[in-house]
Amino acid sequence: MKVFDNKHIKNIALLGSNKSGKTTLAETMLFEAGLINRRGTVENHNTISDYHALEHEREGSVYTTLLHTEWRNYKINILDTPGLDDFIGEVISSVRVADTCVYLINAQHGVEVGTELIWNQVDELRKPTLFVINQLDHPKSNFEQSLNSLKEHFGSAVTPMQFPVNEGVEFNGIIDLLKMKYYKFAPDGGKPEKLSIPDHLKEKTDRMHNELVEKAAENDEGLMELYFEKGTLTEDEMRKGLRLGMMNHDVFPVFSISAKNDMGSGRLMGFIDNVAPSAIDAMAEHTTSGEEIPLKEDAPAEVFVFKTRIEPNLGQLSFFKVVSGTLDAGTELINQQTGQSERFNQLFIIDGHSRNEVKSLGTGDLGATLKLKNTSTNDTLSAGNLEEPVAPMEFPSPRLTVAITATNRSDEEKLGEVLSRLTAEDPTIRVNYSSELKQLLLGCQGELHLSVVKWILENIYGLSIEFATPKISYRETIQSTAECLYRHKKQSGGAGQFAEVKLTVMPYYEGMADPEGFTIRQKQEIDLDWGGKLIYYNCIVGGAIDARFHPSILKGVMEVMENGPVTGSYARDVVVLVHDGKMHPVDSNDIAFKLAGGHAFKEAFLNARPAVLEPVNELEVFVPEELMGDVMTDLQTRRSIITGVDVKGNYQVIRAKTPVAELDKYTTSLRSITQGRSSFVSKFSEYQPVSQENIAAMA
Ligand SMILES: Nc1nc2c(ncn2[C@@H]2O[C@H](COP(=O)(O)OP(=O)(O)OP(=O)(O)O)[C@@H](O)[C@H]2O)c(=O)[nH]1
Ligand SMILES: [Mg+2]
Repeated sequence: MKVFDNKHIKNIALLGSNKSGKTTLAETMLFEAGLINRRGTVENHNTISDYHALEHEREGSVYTTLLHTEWRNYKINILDTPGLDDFIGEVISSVRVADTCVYLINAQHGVEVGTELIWNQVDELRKPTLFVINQLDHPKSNFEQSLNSLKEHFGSAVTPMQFPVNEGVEFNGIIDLLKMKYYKFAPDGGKPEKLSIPDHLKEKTDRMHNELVEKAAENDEGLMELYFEKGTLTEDEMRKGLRLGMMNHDVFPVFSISAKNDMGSGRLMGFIDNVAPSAIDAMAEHTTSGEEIPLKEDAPAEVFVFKTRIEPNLGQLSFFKVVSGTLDAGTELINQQTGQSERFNQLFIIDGHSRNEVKSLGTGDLGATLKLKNTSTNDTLSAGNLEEPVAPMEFPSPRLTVAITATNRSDEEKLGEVLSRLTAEDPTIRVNYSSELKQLLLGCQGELHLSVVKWILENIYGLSIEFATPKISYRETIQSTAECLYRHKKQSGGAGQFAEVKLTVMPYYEGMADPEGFTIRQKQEIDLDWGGKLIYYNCIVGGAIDARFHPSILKGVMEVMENGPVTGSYARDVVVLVHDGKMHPVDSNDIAFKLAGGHAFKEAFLNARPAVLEPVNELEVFVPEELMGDVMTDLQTRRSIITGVDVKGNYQVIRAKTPVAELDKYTTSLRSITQGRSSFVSKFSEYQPVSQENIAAMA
């Protein structure tokens, strides 16, 4: 198989809302390029892209699939992404390695809700983008409205390249404003007849062509001068201007197609080949500190792993982009994250489920290899030692967390192993065991994502599992000062036990000075594993308690701290001053002081206005302005404190502090309040006292 140079490799990501037709378009592109001689459909479960059993069941994409076509000396690598935002992780890695994003719009609906989440990824990396208005054959198709909604959302960079003829069920033609031709299709699509522009469309075509020429000229001074001189531009000059415009995000060309009827996809591929930026024009990768990594063909090989798949019968398949040099099969590269060397024994070009072995992959190309031992998604591997690896992709933190258990206890170990495989494949899944809550926690992007995890565990790995709401990590503390004297005395038969401890407890706060009125002999400041502090003062005067008993008293106090007197949760932020007591020359020992210390502390704690604290998260909710009110109202019913509102692009960002107890299934309810047009991030902020009425509700 041919090794393509970086001018002839085009990496495209097919993006767009759920059911806009990405998978259908990918299938049509493979057909047009002659790679398959029959087109499958999503409904018949026989597309090259949606090959996974789960995708057959759902009749939609769940994973990004890598495919490729070879077309007029160009290799187009296609990343067919899923449209539902629970699968945003798949979009993030695809956009990262794409040179051009091909964004599908369903002509029935125009720009759909949820577009923003995907668009944020494209916009942040400033990836060249073209829009494709698909489904122009549909009876409810509306090209004009779709184009207008694109302009409303993405502004004046939206540049029509074509418009449809006989839109709707009779759709059979496209007027191309660059080629100035009428492409007329036979009922089964494919190669069109190239005709002159029909008379009745001439005026509209000329007007739109002139707009396109102007748009192409705007991106380059030289072109602008030519345009003023000649009043027009040649096709090649326009291509140059459009490519420059795409690279600066000043031009988003818009195409017209019916992927289902194979109308317009050939022309779209021609444009991707001839105009869209190739791997060499595309923005270089950056290192962790933001340095550019130039795409050099004659440099030593360097690859970036953007995706990992674990096939039950095959093992680990690592997908990578060659970011410089040429990679030959058998090469050994050093993983820059782990320092270990890895041999790329076999190199593959991937088309959905099938792998074709190749000898080399050139700069900018995408491929995969099997059985790397210590390499995961986001790793950089190179021939020599690099100063810095490629900057890793950032994946969103979980929006939904549940506790997960295996129905059969004997499956627990297997469940742990399988979950760690799933997190290697999908960085938007996070798993950790909370020793405090004694629960295995699984974080993911939403209910649908969760149902996918369940499906895989049950159907691929034969595990039966149950989900539960995670417990809340409450804390206890005190709000005032209290004193207690406790005498532990036991006289039964042989040796007795005797210890008397008098102590005072008070609340601890950051920067607190040593309390006055006590003779402080020794101070111990303990950073608690579960957050907060315990400060222990030995204030014994006159030898009432021997110094050797203090570790035992502290042990007794710590046992109570670990098992708070009010709810059994961890206690935090407490000062203990042990200032008096008594010993017995024979009966006093470590156990007696531990017991006396623990009891005295517990009683004092309960008399010092104890409070239950709950974890509070800091939330950033991104919403379109018109939905602000609804989202705010909902946040307020969740006991939130709104701390600010900012503007970020098209969004309002609401900042709030919300108790974790109120965030159960927030992702689902936010989605339903905003019809999917919002997103949020949430992270732990602090502990706050729970009000008395809420403590009652907890009970
Ligand atoms: N009429 C018509 N239907 C289409 C066209 N393209 C796709 N469809 C239909 O739209 C539905 C969704 O198509 P897919 O290709 O699965 O869409 P997708 O964008 O890959 O969807 P997700 O992977 O779920 O995000 C299927 O029923 C297709 O047959 C088109 O050009 N015209
Ligand atoms: Mg799909």
